[in-house]
Amino acid sequence: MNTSIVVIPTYNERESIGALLHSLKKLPVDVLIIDDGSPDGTALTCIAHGVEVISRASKLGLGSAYRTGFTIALERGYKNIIQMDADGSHQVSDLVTMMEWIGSNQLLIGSRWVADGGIENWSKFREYLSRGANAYANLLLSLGIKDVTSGFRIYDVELLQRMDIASIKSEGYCFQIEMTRRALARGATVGEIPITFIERAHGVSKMSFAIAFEAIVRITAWGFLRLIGR
Ligand SMILES: Nc1nc2c(ncn2[C@@H]2O[C@H](COP(=O)(O)OP(=O)(O)OP(=O)(O)O)[C@@H](O)[C@H]2O)c(=O)[nH]1
Ligand SMILES: [Mg+2]
Repeated sequence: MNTSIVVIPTYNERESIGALLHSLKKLPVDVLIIDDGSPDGTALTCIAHGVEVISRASKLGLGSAYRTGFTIALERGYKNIIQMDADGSHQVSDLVTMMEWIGSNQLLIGSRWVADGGIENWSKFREYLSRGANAYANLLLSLGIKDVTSGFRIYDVELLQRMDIASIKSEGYCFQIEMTRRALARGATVGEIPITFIERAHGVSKMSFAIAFEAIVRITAWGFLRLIGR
C-alpha cells in the first residue's frame, strides 16, 4: 500500500480512463475508481488495468461519488487523498508537481486561475462560467482562493478526518466549493499550485444547467447566512 490514493469518479469515461490509469502506474499512488454503472463499460476497462473499482448501481452524482471514495480512503488510513477527473483534463505531470508540495498545506488545489496556470481548448463560454463561479463565490464567501471549483486536489488525512464529509450536501462541482469552505472553517492551510486544464478529447461533459444552478443557489444561501452571522 502506498501512502497516497487517487480517488477518481467515473461516468462513461471508457475512452479517456485507460491513458490516465497507464500514466498513474508510474507514480507511487494507489488508485480507487468510483463508477456509477457506466453503460459504456468504464468499470471493465479499469479492472483490465488492475485497478480497484467501486461499482454503484446508478448515476448518483459527483459529490456522492467523492463522499464514498473519501470514506473508504479514510478507513484504509492513507496519508494523502488525491482527487482527479477521469476525462483527461487533469494532467499526471501536474500531479507530480502537486505531490512535490505535499506537506506544505493541508489542502493543495491544482489551480487554473493563478499565475502559470491555465486552460487549453476550452470554449470562451466555459471559461467565463468557471471564472464567473469563482468570482461569485469569492464575492459572497471571501474564500480568498482563485480556483475554488477545481476538482484536482490533495487533502491531508488529518484535515479530511475533521471535515465530517458525510454532512457535505453538494452534488455537482459545488462540492468543491463546499469542501473548500468547510476546510477553511476547520482552520486548514490551503495552497494553490498552477495546472494546465485541458478540455476532454473524448466522451461527454456531465456539466449541466442543474449543476450550475445548484452552485448559484448554494453560494447565495451561504452568502446570506454569512451576512446574518451564521
Ligand atoms: N461516479 C460518478 N462520476 C461522475 C458523475 N458525474 C461526473 N462524474 C465524473 O466526474 C469527473 C468530472 O466530470 P465532467 O463530466 O468532466 O465534468 P466537468 O469536468 O465539470 O465538465 P467538463 O469541463 O465539461 O469536462 C469525470 O471523471 C466524470 O466522469 C457521477 O454522477 N458519478
Ligand atoms: Mg471535465
